[in-house]
Amino acid sequence: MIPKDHPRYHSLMTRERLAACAKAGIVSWEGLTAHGRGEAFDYLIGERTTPSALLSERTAAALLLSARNPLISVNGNTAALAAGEISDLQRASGARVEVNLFHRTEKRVEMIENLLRDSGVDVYTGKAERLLPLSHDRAWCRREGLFSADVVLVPLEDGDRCEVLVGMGKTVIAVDLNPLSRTARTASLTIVDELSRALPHIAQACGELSVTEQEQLIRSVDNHYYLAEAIREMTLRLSHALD
Ligand code: PTJ
Repeated sequence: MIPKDHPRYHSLMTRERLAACAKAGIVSWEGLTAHGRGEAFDYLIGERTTPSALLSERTAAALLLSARNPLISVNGNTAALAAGEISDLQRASGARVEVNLFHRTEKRVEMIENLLRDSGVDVYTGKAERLLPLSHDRAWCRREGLFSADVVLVPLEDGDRCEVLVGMGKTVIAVDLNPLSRTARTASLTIVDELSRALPHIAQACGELSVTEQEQLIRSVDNHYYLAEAIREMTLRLSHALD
């Protein structure tokens, strides 16, 4: 039992939820270590959405709204942390939602799809095929889903698939607290923010942006700027850590 007045209540509750989802088979055991890495970077960025992250979130909304076939690709951690937020973002953006896993089993795919449905997500299913040029199981996807999407939101992505998706000509939006990761550097747009903070901001911007604002944001996409700003924020915090 975690007392509500514990100074790290939110973080501890999130861990507890991830651990419960790992025991149930929704989150992979490896997903727990991925979360720990994310937490460490979240400390460095101050566990808040920085101004440059907010700009990248508004830009992500513009990209999703202007896409022909927008898609959100969901893995175990994303479903466990933010199923409700995925549902809200799907409603705001009109994106398809598909489950694609690194540690893939049919059983896990089904459990994650059910968890998403329970939170109101309209999950895109249908026949999965090994369509991406990858030797691991993230090669599996649906022809009318991820394979044909032009703009893809990939929270907690792995660098390999990110590179392949960009190579296929897709606009790839990653959410990754680690601005040094291969994913962060390869994506068309990286949001350096915690997933459950980032998704509501994107959904909110979907409801706010005019077509002119969308066009302006899309014209000025600069992934290097978002990463450099995240690193600058972290460096600044580190250099004042003991003040
Ligand atoms: O469910 P599966 O089988 O598809 O597996 C999913 C994981 C997450 C295990 C898999 O995609 C993986 O191994 O991911 P990586 O390569 O560890 O990358 C995860 C990245 O997400 C790391 O750079 C973390 O810093 C970052 N991250 C972790 N938690 C969060 C996060 N970024 C934003 N918000 C978080 N909550």
